[in-house]
Amino acid sequence: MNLSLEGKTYVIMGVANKRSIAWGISQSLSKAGATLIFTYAGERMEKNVRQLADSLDQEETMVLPCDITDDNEIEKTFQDIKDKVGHIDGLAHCIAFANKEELDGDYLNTTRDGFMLAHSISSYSLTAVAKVIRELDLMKEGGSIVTMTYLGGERIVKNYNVMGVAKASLDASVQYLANDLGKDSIRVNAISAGPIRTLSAKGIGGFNDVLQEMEEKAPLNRLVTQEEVGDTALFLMSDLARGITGETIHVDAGYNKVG
Ligand code: N5H
Repeated sequence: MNLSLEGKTYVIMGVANKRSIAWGISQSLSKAGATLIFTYAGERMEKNVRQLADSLDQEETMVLPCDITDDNEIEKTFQDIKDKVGHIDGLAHCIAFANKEELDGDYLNTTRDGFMLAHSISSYSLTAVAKVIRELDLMKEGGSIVTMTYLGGERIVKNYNVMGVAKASLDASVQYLANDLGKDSIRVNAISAGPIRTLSAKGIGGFNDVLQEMEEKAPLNRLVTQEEVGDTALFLMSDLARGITGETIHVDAGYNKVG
């Protein structure tokens, strides 16, 4: 048993640019010898994702569109993947969205549409993808599904608001999916990362304060990096984590244990 992912294939959903957590995961998996397939959301992202994918040491790069609000598109994307590679060994789901104006002030002001949108993209999308993976028997040799969550789903974090409620739903989904897919030797886990400067965090009010508090209070007195999250994903994808499912691993310099 080792950390090598040689001969294994993984789907990475949610790379936006080189600061993305999904990109940190891609680099860790690629260094371990994995073959990667990327999906992106919307044409705006395509060029970036292709460029990044091409920069990896891969024989061939597969980059596909996947609008995770559209069940037909999810099915088509994963059918394309099946046609091309036959089966996959794992999936990293690094997708979330909420309307910016609802990530500030009172949670009470969340609209029905904003609530549904945040839940559809940030939580249901994992279930939708897992469902298609099972329908297509895409992880027929077993596999590992990893999603990204955040402390704001476990407890109140200022301004996280509807995203916190969506992450709580995602966290619960991880457990139910782990139970459904365990019989097929598919493990489902979440990584709860500390705050990292990514495109999705850009322009979010109060983000600098969150970073500062983390540096002051976290047991390791520092922030975490995309690479550290990537290496934890590598562990979860590998056989070393074969006994772990339905779990959330905090990669946050210990911050969640404080206060
Ligand atoms: C407590 C905090 C800070 C306040 C809340 C931040 C929540 C961020 C997550 C969501 C996913 C950000 C988001 O949807 C922003 C969009 O409204 C606008 N941005 C975009 O559309 C960009 C271009 C694209 C790439 O973004 C997405 N998401 O598609 C939490 C922070 C300390 C930690 C954090 C930042 C957590 C997290 O969940 O990301």
